Amino acid sequence: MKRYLNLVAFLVATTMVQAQDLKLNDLEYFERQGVNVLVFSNSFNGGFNDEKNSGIEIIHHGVRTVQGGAVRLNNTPEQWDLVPKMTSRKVDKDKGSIEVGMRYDDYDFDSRVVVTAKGKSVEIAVWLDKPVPAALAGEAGFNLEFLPSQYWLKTFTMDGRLNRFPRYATSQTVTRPNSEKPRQFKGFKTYDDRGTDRFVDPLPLETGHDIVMAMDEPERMIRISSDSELKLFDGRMLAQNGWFVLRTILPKDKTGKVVTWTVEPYAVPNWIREPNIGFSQVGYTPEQSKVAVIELDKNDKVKPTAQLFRIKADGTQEKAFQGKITSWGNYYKYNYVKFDFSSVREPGIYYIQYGDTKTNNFLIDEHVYDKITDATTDVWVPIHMNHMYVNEGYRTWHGEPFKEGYLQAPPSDHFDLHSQGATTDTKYKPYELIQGLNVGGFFDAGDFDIETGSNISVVENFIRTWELFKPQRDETFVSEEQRYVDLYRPDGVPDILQFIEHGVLNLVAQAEQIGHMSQTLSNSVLDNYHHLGDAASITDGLHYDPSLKPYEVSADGKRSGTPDDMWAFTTRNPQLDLRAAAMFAAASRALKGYNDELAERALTQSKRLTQEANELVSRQPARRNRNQRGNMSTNLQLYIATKEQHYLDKFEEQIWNALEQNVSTNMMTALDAVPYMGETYKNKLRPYVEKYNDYIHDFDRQNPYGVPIGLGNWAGVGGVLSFGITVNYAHLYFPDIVKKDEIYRVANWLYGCHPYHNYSFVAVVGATRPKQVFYGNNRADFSFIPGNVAPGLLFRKPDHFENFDDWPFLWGQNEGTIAGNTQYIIFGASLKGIVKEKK
Ligand SMILES: [Ca+2]
Ligand SMILES: [Ca+2]
Ligand SMILES: [Ca+2]
Repeated sequence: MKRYLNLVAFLVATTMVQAQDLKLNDLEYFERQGVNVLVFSNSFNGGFNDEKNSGIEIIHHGVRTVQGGAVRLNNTPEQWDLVPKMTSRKVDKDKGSIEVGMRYDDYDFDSRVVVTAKGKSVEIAVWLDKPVPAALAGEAGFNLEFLPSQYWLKTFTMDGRLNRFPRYATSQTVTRPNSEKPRQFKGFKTYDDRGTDRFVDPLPLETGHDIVMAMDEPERMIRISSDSELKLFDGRMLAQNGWFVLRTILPKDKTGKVVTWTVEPYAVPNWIREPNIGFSQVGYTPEQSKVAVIELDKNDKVKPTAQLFRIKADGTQEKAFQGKITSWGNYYKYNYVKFDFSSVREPGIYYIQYGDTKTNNFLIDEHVYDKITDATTDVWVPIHMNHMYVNEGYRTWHGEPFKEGYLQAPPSDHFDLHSQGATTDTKYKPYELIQGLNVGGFFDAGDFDIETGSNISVVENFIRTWELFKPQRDETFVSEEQRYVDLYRPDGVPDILQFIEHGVLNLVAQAEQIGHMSQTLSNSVLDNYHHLGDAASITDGLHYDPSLKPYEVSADGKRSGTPDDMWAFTTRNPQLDLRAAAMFAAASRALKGYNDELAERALTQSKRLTQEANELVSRQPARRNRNQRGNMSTNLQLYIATKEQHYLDKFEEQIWNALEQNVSTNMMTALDAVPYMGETYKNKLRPYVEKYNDYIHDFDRQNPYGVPIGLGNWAGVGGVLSFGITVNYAHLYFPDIVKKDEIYRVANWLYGCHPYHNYSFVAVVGATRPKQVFYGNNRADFSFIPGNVAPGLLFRKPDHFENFDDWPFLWGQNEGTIAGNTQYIIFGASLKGIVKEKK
C-alpha cells in the first residue's frame, strides 16, 4: 500500500514538473513554483525617483533579486537619474502577455515593453513607434538589474567564458563630457566633477549574447540570451547602492520590435520555502502569552504539532512542551499557522522546533525587557547629535559638522521633499550667512539634514519620556562648550535632559535668528546630499565665497569657492511655528533648574511665535480642518504649559468631535490629556476607549500578527509604534478595558514575530538575532548603528512583503529616523513600566 502511494506521489510530482511553465496568474504576474516575474506591478513613482523597487522584477525562490527592468538612459542608473513614467499597462490573459508603455517627458521619448510567457522563460521585447531621439541615441537601452548581495561571489558565463561576480566594485570606468550625460532629476547633478566638466561612465564587466548567472546556486540561477548585444555592468562603480545591470543599447533609427531577450529563471523542482517561525527574539516574561506565528509556503503541508525545547544549565536539551498547530489562514502569498506555548512559564533558554526547522534560542525570564531602550538612548541618539564631535572609546563616529554655518536658501527646488518659496520670508538675502544656526539639533535619519518638524517631534518625545519616566540614566558625556560627545562616559547629568537641551539649542536659534521656524536646514547640492562617511567632511568647513574659483581657498584659509555650504529653507509656515511654540513651552518646563537661560529663551520664543502664528493663521483663508489633529495637540500642549483656559476650551471643543470622527487616530491625543484633566474627562473618554479596544482586537481578524501592517512605500514601523504607545497608555489609564497582554502585540512584531524573516527590527541589546544591516549613515559598510529601528516590512504589490538583511540600501525598509527612534524610546519605556507593574 505504502509503495503504491509513493508511486502516486511520484506521478503527481512528475505531472507537476511538466506543468511548471510560467503562467500569468490572477494577480497579473507570471508564476511557476519558485519563480514570480512581475511586470510593472510597481512602477517608478515612489517618493525618491529610482528606489530600486520598480519595473520588471523577479522574486526568485522567495527573494526579490531582480528589478529595474525598463528602458533606461544610463548604463548604471543612479537614484536621481530619470525614470520612465508608465503610460499604460495592458494584461492579455489569452496571449499570456503584459504590455507596458513608458515615457520620458524630458525627451519626448516613448517606448513599449511586451513580456510574454514562453514555456519556462519569458520573452521581453522592446517596441518603438518612433526612433530613439537623437539626444538619447547610444544612451537609451533596455536594462535589468540584479541584487549584488545575492549575486556577488557567484559564477557566471558570458558566451561560455567563465567569470565570477565581484564582492566589491573593482571594474573600470571612462570619463565623458558632461554634455553627453542625459539630464538628471530636475537638472541636479549627483557628482562633483572637480572642475573637469566630465562624468564617469562604467565600462562593462562582460559583453556577449548569452549569459548564465549563478549556476553554482540553483535558487539564483538565471539565463538570458539575445540576438542583440548584452552588456553586464557593475552599478556600484558610481554609487554604493548600485546593482549589477544587464543592458542592451537600443539601435539607432529603427522602429518596431527593436530588442528581444529570452529570460529563463531556473526553478528548483518542487521548491517549498522554508517555514519562517516568527517569535520574539528578546524573549518573553513568564506571565505573558507566547504565540509563535509560522509563515508557510502555500504548497507546504501543515504539521499537526510543534515543540519547545529547553537548553539546560549543563548544556543538554529537553523537550519542554509540545502543542497543537492552529490555522490562521492565508494572508497575501503565504499561509499562516500559530503555535501557542503560553503555558510554559519556567525561566530558561528555549528554542522552537517545527518539522525540521529549529529557531535560534531565546529567553523566558522576568527581565527580558529591561534593556530594550538602552542601545537607542546610549548609542544611536548621541551619534545623531549634529554640530558635535562624537567619540566612542577608540572610535570617532564623526567630527564637528558644518562649521561654516548655514546660508539663506535662494528661491529654489530641492531633492529631499522640500523647497524654498518665491521669497525668503526673512531679512536675509539669498546666499547670505544666517548666524548662529550651527548649534544643537539631530541628523534626520540616514542623511544629515535638520528636518525642523522631525526635530520638534524629537524634543517632544524626549520631554514626554522625561516627564513620564524621569530616567536618570547617565551614560553619555555631552559638552556643548567643547562641542564634544563621549559615549559611555557619565558626566553627572541625565542624558535625556542633555538631549532635550541639544534639540532646543538648534530650534530656539532658528526662531531667534530667522524669526520663525525653518522648514529644514539641508544640503545645497545633491552631490553632497548622498554623503556616506564622516559628517564633518560633507562640507569643507569654509565659508563659500563666489568671488573665488571652485576649489580655490582664500589666502587667510577661511573662505573657499566651493559652493558646498548648507542652506536654511525659510518659507514661513505658521502651523509649524505653532507646533514649535507648544514644544518650546514644554521644553522651558523641562529645562528649568538645569539650563534656566535656555528655558527662558524657549519660553520667550514660544509666546512670540504663538502670537504671530495665530495672527497669520487668522488672516489665512479658512481651511477645512486639515491640521485639526496637529492643532488639537498643540492646544493641549499650550494649555499644559501656560494653564490658560482658552487653550483648554479650544482643545475640549476639538477632541470629542475628533473622537466621534475617528477613534483610532485621535485616541493618543485624548490619552495625552488624561493626567491634566479631571475624572469627568476620563469618564467621558471611557466609551471611546472601549471602542478603541474593539479596534485593537480587529487586527486579529485582519492579519495573523494582530498589529496594523502598513502597505505604503515606506514600511509601517511608525504606525506600529504609535499603535503600541497608544495601546500602552490606554492600558495604563483604563486597565479594566485594555488588558495588559495587549501591550505585547507590538513588542512581538518589532522583535521578530513578523513576515519574511524572524529577526528583530531593532539593533538592540537583549535580542538574540537582531537585524544586521540598516540604512544608517554607515550603510556603505553593510552595518548598523546600535539601537536603530528599521521601518520593517516593505510591501511590494501585489502580494510580497520583504525586509532585506544583506542589503541596507532600501530606505523604505531599513532606514531609522530620529523621530521614529525617539518614538521607540517612549514605546520601550512605557512597555518596561507596565511589565514591571504587578497584576
Ligand atoms: Ca532628510
Ligand atoms: Ca550625561
Ligand atoms: Ca563650505
